[in-house]
Amino acid sequence: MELFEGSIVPAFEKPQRAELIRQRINEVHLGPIVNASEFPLRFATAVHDLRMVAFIENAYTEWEQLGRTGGAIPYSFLARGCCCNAVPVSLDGRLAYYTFDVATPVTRTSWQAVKGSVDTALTAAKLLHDGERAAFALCRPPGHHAGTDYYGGYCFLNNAAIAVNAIVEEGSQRVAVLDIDYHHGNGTQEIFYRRDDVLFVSIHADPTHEFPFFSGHADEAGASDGEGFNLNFPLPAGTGWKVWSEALGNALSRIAAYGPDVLVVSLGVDTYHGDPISHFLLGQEDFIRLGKRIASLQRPTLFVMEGGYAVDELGINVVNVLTGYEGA
Ligand code: SS9
Ligand code: ZN
Repeated sequence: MELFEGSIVPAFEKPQRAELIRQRINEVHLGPIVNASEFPLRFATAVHDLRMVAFIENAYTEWEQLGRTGGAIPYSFLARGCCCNAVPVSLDGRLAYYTFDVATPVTRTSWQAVKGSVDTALTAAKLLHDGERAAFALCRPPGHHAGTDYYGGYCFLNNAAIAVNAIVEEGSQRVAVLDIDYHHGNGTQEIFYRRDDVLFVSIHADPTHEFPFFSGHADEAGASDGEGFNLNFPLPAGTGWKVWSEALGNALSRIAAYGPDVLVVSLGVDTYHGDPISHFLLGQEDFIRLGKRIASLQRPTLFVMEGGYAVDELGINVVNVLTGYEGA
């Protein structure tokens, strides 16, 4: 369940999403499906605060011990300019500290899904490392809103960022992240903001009007060593293929100039015109086109699943990107 425009509604980010994408992959015989292997948690804690990772793992047990039901969500938040940075002791205090929205409840099965999602991204990264030209990590829950020590936006741990970090540790000098989800990848941006070995490029809804509201502006260019290695393309509500694909052209030029060893695509298809929580107007055929355009970079490419909530067309839209890429 999710608090949405003042009412409690069924969650948009649901297990069926992954099942439908998997079904569609089978239907079109896209390629072999590999089950995720388990990886040690150190890959996640190389990117995230260890205390937050442990918190997410244990929050629901604590929640139940207090006699509560439903999902573990905060009733309060860490506000800007507050005077104390200490992590509170009570469960409600820690929920307030670590998450930034009410749409990302920790439930009894969250940890299993969160860990599985991270392992899926790492398994796909390993396939690239072992020589595959491209791989798709069917991650759920998504990850791009999760930062070093905060989670939200249906995201708990940043699957793409954890995979990128592992790829760099395996010896890649430069990795580019192209985030094409409708929402700005605030977590991924924050994690790599001061690094020049990871270029982050994102095309998304203008944060002056859209979630996550506090990052994704065009003037956020990176800091210290990372200055010039962060590039945002905020676009207005109502953006369709013409304007979106122009931004994609600019994004791809910057990535080509960077010359990454590996490209990681944070693949959200909530840019679809039928998406229930978004306001861009991409059509099903546009996803084939954009897959082709990504392939033109000719880099080893890891696609990591992010958002996309029009479940009836979700499988088609995601697989269109991948077949567009494959067919190019
Ligand atoms: C819709 C509220 C949406 C969170 C969206 C997270 C998307 C993750 N008005 N809130 S890709
Ligand atoms: Zn999104």
